[in-house]
Amino acid sequence: MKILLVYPECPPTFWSFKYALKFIARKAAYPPLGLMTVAAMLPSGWERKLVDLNVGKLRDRDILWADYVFISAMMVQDVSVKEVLCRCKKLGRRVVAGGPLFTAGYAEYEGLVEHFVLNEAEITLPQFLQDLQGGTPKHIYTSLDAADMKKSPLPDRSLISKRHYGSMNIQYSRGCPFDCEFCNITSLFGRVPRTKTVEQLLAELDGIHALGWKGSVFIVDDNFIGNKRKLKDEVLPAIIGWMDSKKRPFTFITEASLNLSDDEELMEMMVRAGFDTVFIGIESPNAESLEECSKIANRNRDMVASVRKLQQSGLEVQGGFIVGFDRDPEQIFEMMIDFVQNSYIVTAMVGLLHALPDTRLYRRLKEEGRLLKEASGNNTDILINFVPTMDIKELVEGYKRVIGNIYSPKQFYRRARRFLREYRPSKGMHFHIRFNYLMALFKSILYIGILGRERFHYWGLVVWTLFRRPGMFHHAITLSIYGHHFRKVFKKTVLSC
Ligand code: B12
Ligand code: SF4
Repeated sequence: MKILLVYPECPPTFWSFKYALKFIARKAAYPPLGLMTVAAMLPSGWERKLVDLNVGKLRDRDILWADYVFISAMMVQDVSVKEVLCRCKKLGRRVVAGGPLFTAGYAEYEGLVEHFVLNEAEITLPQFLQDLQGGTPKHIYTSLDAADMKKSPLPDRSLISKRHYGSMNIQYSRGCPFDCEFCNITSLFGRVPRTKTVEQLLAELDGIHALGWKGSVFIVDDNFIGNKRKLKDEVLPAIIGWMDSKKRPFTFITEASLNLSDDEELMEMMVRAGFDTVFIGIESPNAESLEECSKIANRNRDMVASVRKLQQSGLEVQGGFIVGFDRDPEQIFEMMIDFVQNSYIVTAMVGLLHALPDTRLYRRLKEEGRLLKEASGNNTDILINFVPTMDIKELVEGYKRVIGNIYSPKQFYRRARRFLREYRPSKGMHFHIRFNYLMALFKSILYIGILGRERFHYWGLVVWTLFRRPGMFHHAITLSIYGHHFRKVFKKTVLSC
């Protein structure tokens, strides 16, 4: 049996880092981990090929080569998904679809997909494969059972070429102990985090190391610190040992809740293990909005102080923010700008509230008769799918004002400088100078320092860093490149809406 695994194209979003990756000659931020995991579950004798449309082209002869095309996607990839499905239909190839887009709503793709294998593939895929081999495959496979992560296979990374990607990725756990109103993680993956074993995790690190990879590895968990005890007792000591034995080839980035800042020991161990960045859902500087969405980890605390603690312990904080809560006051936009500037969160991802299916928010708005349509999945596209309490025009204009302000060269570079002054990266952190980074430096000089409208701010940061924090030089260049990306996405997507 020949299986073609296809990952459709992602549009340029803040998260795609599309315009930043050009500086290091990479095409996509991460390889498609879902498909690599699925590939590892297929019978060993089957041939498999993976085409990631974010890094290469899908040729008709690839489709014609396959007996089955397996497709995986998020909602944001919808346009490319439909193109791929239509091509497969035209060329007469059967499609098996799975992953978050189809699990959230497969009905729209009826007629283009032969088999929907939904939810966690560790549970549904073996059932499909068994039926397929028995000659009686069904149309839909779905299960609300939670997969045992200890049985999740080692993703097949031999199917990708590392040179296309900005970072590698690993999933250690699924689920989150919190239950924020707008988030579907708990309904999808539960409130008790399920984890892989230390042996599985180390095998994944070995696998990435064997590719010759050096640099960033994203641990893609919903909330990495969901089970702190296990992290402290088993996982982090094992990663620290592994990193030391391999001369510290990686730096790690992950997603966590803000209560990480309450645990000195955990922060210190994560930094020793090689973590240098955490993405944290800050959501709102307004206490009432945090209460509305049950953001328990952020309530009743000085959030700026918590962020500062993380930065000073050696963890750069990237922040997720939301506007559009019912209890947002009319000054929310100015409050948001002030918070972002005062917290020195350089990579601040601000989005509009979206009501995703399978969330408490979705159910509440439906009951209140305020739900307008299904969400697009891209919370920066201005297509609000419910009736907000604030006037919609005011909300959209205010949102654009926030993004325009925090990514403006003046504000962005001011924040970057303040962050670099505050940040205390681990002394053991190894920065691997490679050709790609030198190329990024030269391209940043050309495209930002000479041709860019923000050139004065760029040179200001470069000179300041060289004199005041020379060890942070590569950070300063990376942040300048991120700023360039955010401004481009803002102009091309948000501003044009
Ligand atoms: C890491 C992550 C990211 C990363 C990397 C994304 C990437 N492409 O790798 C970053 C931070 C960049 C990101 C960004 C976004 N993300 Co995101 N992200 C995640 C997260 C936390 C983990 C994804 C992951 O790698 N999982 C590990 C792999 C192994 O799991 P998986 O892909 O789901 O695959 C499993 C099954 O789905 C299944 N499967 C998958 N594909 C297939 C295919 C077949 C044929 C079969 C049979 C089975 C199958 O098998 C796998 C094993 O069980 C998930 C939440 C989650 N826990 O899933 C959200 C999630 C995928 N993200 C989501 C969203 C909305 C986004 C954004 C749009 C957010 C935004 N508003 O901007 C952006 C868009 C990114 C872009 N490129 O433009 C949503 C998607 C919702 C949807 N229904 O489409 C999720 C589910 C979070 C949520 N709360 O709903 N994200
Ligand atoms: S802390 Fe994050 S992952 Fe957990 S429920 Fe809240 S938003 Fe979702």
